[in-house]
Amino acid sequence: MSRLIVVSNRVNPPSDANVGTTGGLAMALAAALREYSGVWFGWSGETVEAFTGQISMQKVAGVTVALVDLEEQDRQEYYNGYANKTLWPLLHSRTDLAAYERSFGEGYQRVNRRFAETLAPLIGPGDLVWIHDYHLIPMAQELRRLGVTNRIGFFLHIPWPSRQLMTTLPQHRELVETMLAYDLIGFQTRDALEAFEDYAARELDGHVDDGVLTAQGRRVAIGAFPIGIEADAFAQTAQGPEAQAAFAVMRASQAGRKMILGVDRLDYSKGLEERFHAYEQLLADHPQWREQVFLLQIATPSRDEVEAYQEIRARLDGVSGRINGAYATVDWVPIRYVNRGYRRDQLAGIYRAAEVGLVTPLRDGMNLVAKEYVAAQDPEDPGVLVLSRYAGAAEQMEEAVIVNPFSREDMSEALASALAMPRAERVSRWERLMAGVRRDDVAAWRDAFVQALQGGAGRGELREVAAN
Ligand code: ADQ
Repeated sequence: MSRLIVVSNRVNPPSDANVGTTGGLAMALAAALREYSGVWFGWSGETVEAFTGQISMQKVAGVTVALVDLEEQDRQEYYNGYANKTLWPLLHSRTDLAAYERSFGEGYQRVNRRFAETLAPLIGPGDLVWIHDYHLIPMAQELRRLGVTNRIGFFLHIPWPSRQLMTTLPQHRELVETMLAYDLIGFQTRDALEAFEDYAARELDGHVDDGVLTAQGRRVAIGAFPIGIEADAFAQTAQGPEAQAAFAVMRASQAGRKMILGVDRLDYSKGLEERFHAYEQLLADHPQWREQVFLLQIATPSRDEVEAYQEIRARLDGVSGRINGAYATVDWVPIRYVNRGYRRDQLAGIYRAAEVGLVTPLRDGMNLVAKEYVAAQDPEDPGVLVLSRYAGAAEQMEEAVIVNPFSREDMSEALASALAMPRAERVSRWERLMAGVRRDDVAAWRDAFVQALQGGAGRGELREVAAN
């Protein structure tokens, strides 16, 4: 049986050391690797004086991981630079925040080449290679240069922007052309897929027929593969002892008040500032909810070496402080703003205690929090999911209360109706949402992608690419 080789920037299978705090994606990839047997390759997160390409192999939670150290210059140019200062903002349609520096692009290419050179000797005949996310777009082309003819797939976890925005990236064509070295490219949503097709048609003179892009003499299968969560396992976790304990703590501290909950990485794409403003609007327009509701926003700091993240963090401190100063009473604080991570089992209990799950990114590839919130609910008395139309999850989760995160009035009215929603409607919306979360779970995502990679179009042509 062929092995699955998963490649991502960071490698973090769930283990005793990080029990409970691992994100949904890490759980998903670890499960995929246990199922198919294989290797998970990526950066250790450590830097060394000079790159050696030495691999450290370890077995973590039943998964073989292969880690490589990078140089400090790589961290700055590739990770903090091109990945998180150029591509992340651009692909989230924030051209105002995207920095284009030549050294970033050079560092990005260098690390992709280093990854390819380090990984290539580990790839055996018949192995499937599955590369993840925006850090590693050109990696397949580097592997092809080294003579790797295996099937290689790419999955983009974040959005693909409109053609007009994509073309603001200097040398955008060179970057996207490297993607033609894959056998399969997967996106989260139809929306992202269509934006990519538009780019390929207009900028690469390509055409798409029956899920296969033909451009520059190469054929690449493309498709939408919406990622999911381990739905049944998470629903069970939400009823386990740790979750019950967290639920009880929340209920006691709610003191009869309703809880609106946000859980996000602290990132400008998540729309947290707009969310705080919308909640303030609710308190201003619907005074009956004052002292009857509070917003718990859990925002885990991330990428704090990047200025845009320091700025959004400072702004959120300011906005939450101002709203609390304006509305708090001696026994009520309108926003509880918490900057730390929680174990997954505790998080499940917190989700279950929240009457409203507020997920309002300005742009988001998918958003697993929306799915986790649904999976954690009590079927007899579920909470209401309020979801941004710009989260990829909105394509599948139509029974949520869908909002425009750029409109504070829209969000404030949606919150008012969610807080007042009768139980029968909550149950009927939740049942349909949960059926979808269960059906389109992480196993369905993984299997659909791996099957498409095993059997998709483009093989012969890619042999030619490798020979070029
Ligand atoms: P992220 O942008 O990180 O992922 P998301 O999909 O919401 O966003 O996943 C976050 C994960 O981290 C969730 O599993 C959540 O439970 C966990 N998490 C967040 N805050 C936490 C906290 N304080 N404590 C503990 N756990 C916390 C990227 C894309 C998304 C896409 C995923 C997967 O940006 O659009 O859905 O990859 O493809």
